[in-house]
Amino acid sequence: MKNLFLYICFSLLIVNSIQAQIYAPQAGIPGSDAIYKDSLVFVNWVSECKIIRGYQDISNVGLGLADVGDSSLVFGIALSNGVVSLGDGGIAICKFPFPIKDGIGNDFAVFENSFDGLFLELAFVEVSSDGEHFFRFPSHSLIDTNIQVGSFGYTDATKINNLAGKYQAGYGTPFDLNDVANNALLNKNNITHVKVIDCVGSINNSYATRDSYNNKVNEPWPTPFGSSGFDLDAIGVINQNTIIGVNEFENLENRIVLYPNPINSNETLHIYSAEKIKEYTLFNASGNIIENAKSSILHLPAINSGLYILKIETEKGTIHKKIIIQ
Ligand SMILES: [Ca+2]
Ligand SMILES: [Ca+2]
Ligand SMILES: [Ca+2]
Repeated sequence: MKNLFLYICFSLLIVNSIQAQIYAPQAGIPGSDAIYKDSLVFVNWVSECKIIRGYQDISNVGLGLADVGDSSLVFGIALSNGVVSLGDGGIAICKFPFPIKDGIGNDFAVFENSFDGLFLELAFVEVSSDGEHFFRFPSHSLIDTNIQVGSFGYTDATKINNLAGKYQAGYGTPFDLNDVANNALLNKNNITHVKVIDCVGSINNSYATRDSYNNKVNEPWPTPFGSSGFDLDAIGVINQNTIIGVNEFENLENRIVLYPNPINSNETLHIYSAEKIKEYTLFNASGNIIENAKSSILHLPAINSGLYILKIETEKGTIHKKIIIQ
C-alpha cells in the first residue's frame, strides 16, 4: 500500500513537471539561449526603423506618449547608442541592410535594456516579407495572471517563450523563423521587416494583451513615465540572405552547362540545366539578337567566329553565359 502511495505521488510529480513547462533561463544560467551582442553569429544590425509610440499609461492617456530615445537608437550593435522606449502597445518596424532568411536555428535576436535580467519588459515580434502582411511568432507566457506585476516587478525568464525582452541588456532574445506558421503571404527567406510590439502588461481585461495561447502577458505595469514600455536597443541578424542571393545566382550559374563550348557554327549547342529553361536568346558581342527560342537546344546558324552571349531564362532566374564560336 505504501508503495502504491509513493507510486501515485511520483506519477503526479512527473505529470506536474510536464505541465510546468520551463523555457530557457536568464543569460549566464545553463540552458539559456541568450546571445551576447559580440557573438560572431551576428552578421548585421538594423539600418532603418520607424517608431509608433504608445502611451506612457494606456489607462491614463493624459500623460501622453512615451518619449525617451528615437528610432536612430535602434541602429547598429546593441549597447552602442541607447534605446527607444515604445510605451504601452508601442511599435517599432525595423529594416536591415539585407533581408533575413530562415537558416539553421535562430535567425535574429532582439535586445532590450533590462539592467538585471529580472525586471523584464516584453514585446511581441512579427515578421514580414513585403512590409504589408506581418506574421507573429507564437508566444507563450506562463507568468501568473492573478496578481499584477508592478511597475518595477520581477519576471522569471523560464516562464516566457518567443517574446522579446527575456534577457538582460547586451543579451539578445533569439527568434527562429521556423517557429512562424507557414503562410502564402510570407517568404521566410526574404524577411524584410521585423516588427516589435510592446506587450501591455496589464491584467485588466480592458488593456491586457495576450500570447498565442490567449494568456494575458502580465509584465511590469503601469509604467507611467517617458521610458514607458519595451525599450528597444537593437536587433541582430544571424541569417541574412545576401548569401542566398549570391549563392542562388552562383548555383544557377553552376547548374547550367553549355556543351560543346567552344563550338563551331552550324553545330548544335545543348543547354543542360537543373532548372526548367523558359527561353534563350543568343546575342553577338555588339548586343544584336542572333537567335531566340523557347528551347534547350540551339542549332547555330552560319555565323562568324568570336564571342557570343547566351541569355538563358529559367524558372529560377536569368543568367548570361559566354559562348566561343570557332
Ligand atoms: Ca531558422
Ligand atoms: Ca509593456
Ligand atoms: Ca541601441
